[in-house]
Amino acid sequence: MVDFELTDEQKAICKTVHEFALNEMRPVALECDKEGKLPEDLVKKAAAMGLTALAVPEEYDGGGMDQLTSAMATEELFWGCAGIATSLGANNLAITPILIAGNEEQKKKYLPRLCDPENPKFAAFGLTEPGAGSDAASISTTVTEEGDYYVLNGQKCFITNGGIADFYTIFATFDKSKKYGGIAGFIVERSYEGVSIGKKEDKMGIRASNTTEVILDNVKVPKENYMVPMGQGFYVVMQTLDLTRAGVAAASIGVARAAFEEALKYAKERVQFGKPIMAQQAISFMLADMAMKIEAGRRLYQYAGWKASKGLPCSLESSYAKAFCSDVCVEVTINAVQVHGGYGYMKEYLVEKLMRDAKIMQIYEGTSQIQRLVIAGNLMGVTDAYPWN
Ligand code: COS
Repeated sequence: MVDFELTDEQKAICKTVHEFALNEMRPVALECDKEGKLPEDLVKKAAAMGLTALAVPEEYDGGGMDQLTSAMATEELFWGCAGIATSLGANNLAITPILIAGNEEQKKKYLPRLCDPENPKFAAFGLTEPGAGSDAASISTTVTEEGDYYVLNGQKCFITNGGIADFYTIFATFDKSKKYGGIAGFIVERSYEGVSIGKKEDKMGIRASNTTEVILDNVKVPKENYMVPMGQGFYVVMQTLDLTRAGVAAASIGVARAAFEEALKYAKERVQFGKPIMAQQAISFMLADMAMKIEAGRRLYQYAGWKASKGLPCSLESSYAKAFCSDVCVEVTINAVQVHGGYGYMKEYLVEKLMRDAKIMQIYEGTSQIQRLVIAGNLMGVTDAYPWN
């Protein structure tokens, strides 16, 4: 049976998160974007509600949401402010490898830190390097075993929460000649000697989020923080991204929806040639396309999230959703600026921020081209497109 009905719990969660986005995020979104900083009080409130770690089980003080519900909550948070929501969402990305491959002690030690309402900590996912972006298997950060420690050396870049994280999930290679077979994963605390923060990025959009380089200089990681053994690291990275890309798709729909709502409101109010511009077919058809694509995108991310929640393989569906929804996000936000005409280009209007925020959706957690690579790779084994099996 195909059932599009949300559960009462899902409806309640979406309503609560929407109210948080409306009442807490929207009022500070433009200022946080301008100043490039996160509002601390807001983060504490988000932590108290489990919004700093949506998919972390309740037993570790997290939001306790399944992947579908987490994605729907993510749509609401990104509707509120994509910059703030990116920092909150980066926590989920960082801790997903711990959820997949970490042991019980690691989960108990690190996961509750994210949702402490008094002093919520951030986490960051450390995969990308200057020489290894889309080609994640080519990372150069090295790890060697030395007595009671693993010693890490290397440089990570474009790390969301890099400068504010309490701990990082870092991927490094024991032997680069083994390619992805040499990769392992570690939990690295910010306080460890040799961890330092490099350049802070000055970004086009999602400016409230913190993005930096993270430098690892002879960092001694205790053996109990060995999270994913050599040979398994790359698979865990791929499994992590399979789960979190549906979240980026949902984020894209949140930003697109915000832009659509602004454009619709404006098109009904703005009078030209003696009538609201919404009464001009050129404009109303733009709005119709926006609504149609947002709806289609939402179904795609929900399906990917539903499969992930059931523990079913969701690599293909996550890539469908991420590629489609991020393209929708860019198109809708550009057109929302267009509907506003000259006003849309000005910083007083929310659509200006939304258009800048949108672009990253086609880039982070795997570019649109990488999503198409994953989709095309899946097609290699397909002989027909009959879906009913
Ligand atoms: N789940 C589990 N295993 C997977 C997998 C998945 N989704 N995707 C690939 N693998 C496995 C493959 O089966 C293969 O294993 P075996 O050789 O044991 O069969 C191994 O991983 C290597 O796969 P592949 O040859 O496809 O790897 P590539 O180096 O060609 O890279 C892509 C694959 C491009 C998909 C990957 O590097 C990627 O996702 N890049 C983007 C990285 C990214 O998103 N960065 C953003 C960081 S967070 S902002």
